[in-house]
Amino acid sequence: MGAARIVAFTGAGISAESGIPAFRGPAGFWRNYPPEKLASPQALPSDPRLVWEWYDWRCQVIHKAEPNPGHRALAEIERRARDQFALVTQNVDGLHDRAGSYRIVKLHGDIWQVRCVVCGTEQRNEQVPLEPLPPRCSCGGLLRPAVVWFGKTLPAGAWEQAVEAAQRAEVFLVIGTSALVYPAAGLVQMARHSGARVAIVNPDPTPADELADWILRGQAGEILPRLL
Ligand code: BV8
Ligand code: ZN
Repeated sequence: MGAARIVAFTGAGISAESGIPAFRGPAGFWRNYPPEKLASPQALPSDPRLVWEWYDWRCQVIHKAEPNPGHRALAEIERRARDQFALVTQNVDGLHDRAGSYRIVKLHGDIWQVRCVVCGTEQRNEQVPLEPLPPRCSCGGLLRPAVVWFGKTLPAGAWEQAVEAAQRAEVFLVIGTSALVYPAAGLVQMARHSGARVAIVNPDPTPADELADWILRGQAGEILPRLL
């Protein structure tokens, strides 16, 4: 990642204006199952069909969604700032890629990647809707979304890159995250303690607010283009 001066750290809120429900908002994610229940290692073996219904439904919502001005503004900042900019996301929806961002650190994986629980083969799968559910690998094993479930560690390379970016940042933009999920949320404290100025872009208060030098109360799709 190099010594990026400006680091953007994003969460589900940056995709809200694209019509993708966040996790913990009043939108009540899906049949009031808490994501922590469905995005867990125990959920798939105990009810593969339910877990895949949830992921397939999210993929259908994401497939119809378009990147919004917030995603596009971050891609533009990367074009202008080049290697002085880094993007670290908790999102698995792929909208930063579709908006034209290139150097993206994906802390929680990618919903468009699937991995076999038996042979470990990982591949891209953009079939929407997925049929049949649950999908199976050519080896017969159950496929799972290649995302980080609760209780599992983050991809080693991605976490190291994110920590390095947070520790070297001069400006750390915290965009559309409730700052509740660790270790990702700990990046804000790391950036702050390493001397970065922290700006939060969020319509609602978060526990990270006390670490912020600036709090930009509002929607990412409105605020980020104004930073350009
Ligand atoms: C780990 C992928 C251990 C899957 C996800 C108690 C205390 C502290 C920690 C824990 C604890 N109990 C358990 C833990 C650990 C746990 C955790 O942090 N739990 C939380 C809930 C308390 N963490 C883990 O399990 C992690 N692993 O710790 O491993 C370990 C350690 C060593 C060795 C072995 C094991 C793994 C966490 C990753 C889980 N996977 N997603 C999937 O997507 O299906 S997390 C999930 O939450 C998403 O990735 C999401 O990105 C992430 C965080 O949510 P947000 O992105 O912030 O979204 P949210 O809806 O919460 O907030 C949206 C925000 O946007 C709001 O603030 C809203 O106001 C704002 N907003 C809305 N509209 C807009 C907007 N902002 C701007 N513009 C708008 N228009
Ligand atoms: Zn397999």
